[in-house]
Amino acid sequence: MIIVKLGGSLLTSKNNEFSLRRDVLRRVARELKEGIDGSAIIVHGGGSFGHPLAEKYSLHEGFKSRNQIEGFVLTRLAMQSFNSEVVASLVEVGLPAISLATSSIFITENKYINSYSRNIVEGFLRLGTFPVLYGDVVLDRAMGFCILSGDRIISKLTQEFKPDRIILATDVDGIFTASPKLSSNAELIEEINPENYREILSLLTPEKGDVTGGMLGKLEELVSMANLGYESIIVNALSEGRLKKVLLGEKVKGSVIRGGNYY
Ligand code: IP8
Repeated sequence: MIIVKLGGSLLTSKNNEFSLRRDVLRRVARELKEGIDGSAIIVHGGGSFGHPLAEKYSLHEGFKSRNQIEGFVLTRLAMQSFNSEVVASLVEVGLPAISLATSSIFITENKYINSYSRNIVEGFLRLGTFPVLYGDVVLDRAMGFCILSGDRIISKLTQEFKPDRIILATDVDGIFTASPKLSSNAELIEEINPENYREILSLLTPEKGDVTGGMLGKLEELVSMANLGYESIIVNALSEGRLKKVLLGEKVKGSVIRGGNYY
């Protein structure tokens, strides 16, 4: 079994609200169809459907005032429509994708997953379908609600379903020494391991406009998986054919997060 995370910044344009990159989504769906052999769980991020609304209504701070309910509802609605587009594209290329509503599957406590409906995810996998989940707003036992990132979802599903491989498809080549979008001197870090992790962590800062911490938040989740022995790889799926290649087991440009003792 494989877990694939499709980044929100890959599938949407983060600068314009609710802007799906339809051409990218269609190609990514085709590459998934041609590259996946066996079962899969697919998770996607919030992109410009989730992050601007979540930030506008301070949803990452949890329930503070009734005004936020409007933001909670609008974010749920936006993520649901984004997810429908993703699932429709996957089904169109012949993948047995099934949408699972994150907020009906997971409950968190202080942002960490506290309970989830294992039977549902397992049941759909056993049926031979590919569950498709996404970063979203969910109920939180301590904070009322919170944002559950796609990366935290894959971390939990990795512990539960022990995938053979974990692939993160994004809009950049991997983890860099600085933001590749802001600095031309940024260098790609091809391997993250227990020896260089602390230094890399000190180079990364939370991204503006990303309520779940951008690459920093992602790396923290990936390292928590790597610490349990699960290696993952971040690849740039804007580069045509790269996602398919990595799915087929070919060596591609990217950042590998090696399994090992990190803490
Ligand atoms: O893009 C965040 O999920 P992520 C979801 O996977 C929302 O961090 C609603 C902002």
